[in-house]
Amino acid sequence: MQDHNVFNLFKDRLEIQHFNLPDADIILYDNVFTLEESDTLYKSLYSTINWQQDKIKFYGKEFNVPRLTALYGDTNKSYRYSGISMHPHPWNTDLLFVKNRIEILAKTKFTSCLLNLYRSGQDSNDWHQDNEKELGVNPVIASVSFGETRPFKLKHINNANLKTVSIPLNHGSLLLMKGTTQHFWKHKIPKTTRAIDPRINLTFRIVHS
Ligand SMILES: O=C(O)CCC(=O)C(=O)O
Repeated sequence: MQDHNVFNLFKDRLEIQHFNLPDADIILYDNVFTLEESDTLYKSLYSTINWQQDKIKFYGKEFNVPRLTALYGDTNKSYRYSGISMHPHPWNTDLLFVKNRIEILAKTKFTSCLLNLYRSGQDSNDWHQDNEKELGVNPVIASVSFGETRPFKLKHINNANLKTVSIPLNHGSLLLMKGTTQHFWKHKIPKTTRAIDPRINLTFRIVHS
């Protein structure tokens, strides 16, 4: 089926929010996946993805990264982030289903998907920019969420007058970041002491070799 025909099948349920932030181009799409699709994908990804526990070195000591991760994609595209080098697993059916849907909204073909599993409120992702060399200038990052809603915090790297922004990333949503966003804004998923369910995040990227 042509992309515009597929788009017609889900465009009416989309809730779209544009964030008017300097040096950024950020759009949130809620309901990209129906509740039924989101529930099925969450369960399937939770149990079938090859989740791994990465380690980071800090002052010569090794620590577990506070979440599980996995890299899937075109298998000739290795990826290095935060000093961790990953070789992708080949795309599976769930990921191709998600990828096909979000590529229509992003108008972009992605090569790779980095997945994060936040098992509880104690799992988190600290301030960073997705600005690795392999992602090129002005990368398009498409971030899909399933499971517990977690706040996605954004802060400008050098304009202290701008307040931190908080975007709730709901089950079945897509956050699209484009333009200069990754050069000027850091993002994070903070910890919480609340008892919450797990969350799965998929960030689709284009990795240039
Ligand atoms: O979990 C999220 O929404 C953010 C993921 C993220 O920042 C990353 O993988 O670089």
